[in-house]
Amino acid sequence: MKDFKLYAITGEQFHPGRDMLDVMEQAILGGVDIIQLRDKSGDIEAIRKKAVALRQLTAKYGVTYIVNDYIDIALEVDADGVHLGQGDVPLAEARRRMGKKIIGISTHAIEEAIQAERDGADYIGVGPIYPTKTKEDVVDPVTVSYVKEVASTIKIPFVAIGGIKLHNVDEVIKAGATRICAVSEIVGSDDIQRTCREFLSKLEKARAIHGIDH
Ligand code: TZP
Ligand code: MG
Repeated sequence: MKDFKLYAITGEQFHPGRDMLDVMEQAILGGVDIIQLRDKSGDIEAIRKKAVALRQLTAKYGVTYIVNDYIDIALEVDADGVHLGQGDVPLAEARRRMGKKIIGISTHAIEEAIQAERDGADYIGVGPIYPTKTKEDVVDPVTVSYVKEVASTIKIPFVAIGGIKLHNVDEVIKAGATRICAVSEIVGSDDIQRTCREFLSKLEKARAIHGIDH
């Protein structure tokens, strides 16, 4: 998959009165290079509509586009991939349906990370690093020690997630993360473009230190 640094996920509860597409466009203009539609409302028709609109937006800017949970919708709208949790369909089944498209897997422990890599995930989520209220059934924070473990064990791209803010991202980067995902800090920001640029400048400095040049 095309590499990425800053991953934004939709979280409409954090921007009441603002249009989701406008919010995500601001994130893209701020430099986000991958976007995920995450909608736990269960309103499939509404999700389909959002999925189509976000496909159009991301295509316009050449940004990678992932749909959370719904393989059928991801395929229908020709998203670049799907993101699945430990409780979703097994990776092998997802791979059969998704073909060469991207499959990302949430992991909360090194055994899950190793398994996801072995089963052919394209990237893994690593978290929640810190406490977060964004996800309802969230497990206890894994802390930056899990980032260190993954950084020294896993070869596929990994993205740190969960409670990551501008004020604590340096600690996550120091632990070895070169890709960051945030929901509330980005979509709830008064100045989304600026928040994204600040995340990116911290990440770019870290990538220079680690000698990552893509
Ligand atoms: N998966 C693990 S933590 C999380 C998800 C979707 C929510 C992250 O949201 P925030 O607002 O960046 O803490
Ligand atoms: Mg899921």
